[in-house]
Amino acid sequence: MVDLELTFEKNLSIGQKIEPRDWMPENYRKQLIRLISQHAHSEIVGMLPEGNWITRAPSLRRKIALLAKVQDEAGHGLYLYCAAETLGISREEMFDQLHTKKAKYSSIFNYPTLTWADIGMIGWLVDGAAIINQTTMAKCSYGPYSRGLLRICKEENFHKIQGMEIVGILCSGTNEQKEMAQESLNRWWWPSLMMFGPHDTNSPNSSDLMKWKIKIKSNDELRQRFVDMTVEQAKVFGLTIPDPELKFNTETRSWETGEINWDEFYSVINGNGLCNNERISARRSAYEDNSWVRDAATSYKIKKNKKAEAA
Ligand code: BYC
Repeated sequence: MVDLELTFEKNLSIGQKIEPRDWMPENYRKQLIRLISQHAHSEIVGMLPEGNWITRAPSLRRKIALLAKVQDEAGHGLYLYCAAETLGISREEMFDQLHTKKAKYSSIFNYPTLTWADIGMIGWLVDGAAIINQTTMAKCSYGPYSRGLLRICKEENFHKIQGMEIVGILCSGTNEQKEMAQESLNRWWWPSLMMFGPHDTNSPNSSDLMKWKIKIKSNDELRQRFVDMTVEQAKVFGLTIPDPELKFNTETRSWETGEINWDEFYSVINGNGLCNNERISARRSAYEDNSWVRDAATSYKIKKNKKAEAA
């Protein structure tokens, strides 16, 4: 046991990835299951607010791009569920945790998509925040998660560019279009900052995650990176960040924001956001209504295996 633990620590210290068959501390496994399954849930729940606009996209080109994006999110969910399964949890167990509200998913997807500008905002801000988080997390110590994230980040980049294109076009359009983009930014700015989690001093999981090199940068460090990048992009769009306290610190050369509404954050992650119930009931009915697909796939697999055995 001591030897196994030493090998694990040594591998961590030299940057060698930990693989499914390697020995790992029980809490390392548990933390990874929590983190990766929550991430997987976020991807598939994230399909819902965007899917809401597929039938209402303003042109065929936009519809095709949005369809492809939503489909990509399903693929990301699949990579991530597979990565979590390597740690010994089943897909059914993870779905059950989501459907019974035992598992969390990103707070951001509990806000509604009210206008077409929201689809642009999700690409620019939500995918933008996700890329900052995930490109860092792609350097994490667990092999399957790290490799999954590398693939995901490549696709998220397209999503972000697609979102920025939508926002850019609205901002260079009529006054009404620009107002629509500003109104959307007003609603999505603060929830986007919440995506990075609580302040480091209030983040109970961070010390374990950082010790095990699962988390490489802290919640606040990544949030700051996002703010510095996004404030400059908003200037190019001619949009105003809805934060009267936003100011540039000339010493640190970075943007300081006002305080996030943490009551709202905790209320949303504890199930009381605007769309929590709607999202979970949509996921539950999708799972139940499509049980025939799983049954058909399983019986096909059994038949195929029997044929192979008989041959
Ligand atoms: N939302 O100790 P902390 C996407 C929870 S999807 C909900 O700091 P940790 C995309 C946290 O789980 C983006 N819950 O936690 C998809 C913990 O509760 P539990 C998803 C949150 O894990 C479709 C408690 O608060 N990305 O990209 O150290 C379309 C204390 O927090 C949130 C990932 O999942 C939140 N925002 O750090 C477009 C990336 N924040 O579990 C885009 C991987 C905190 O102890 N995950 N909580 O009950 C992470 O990087 C980390 O889990 C977090 C939180 C930074 C989010």
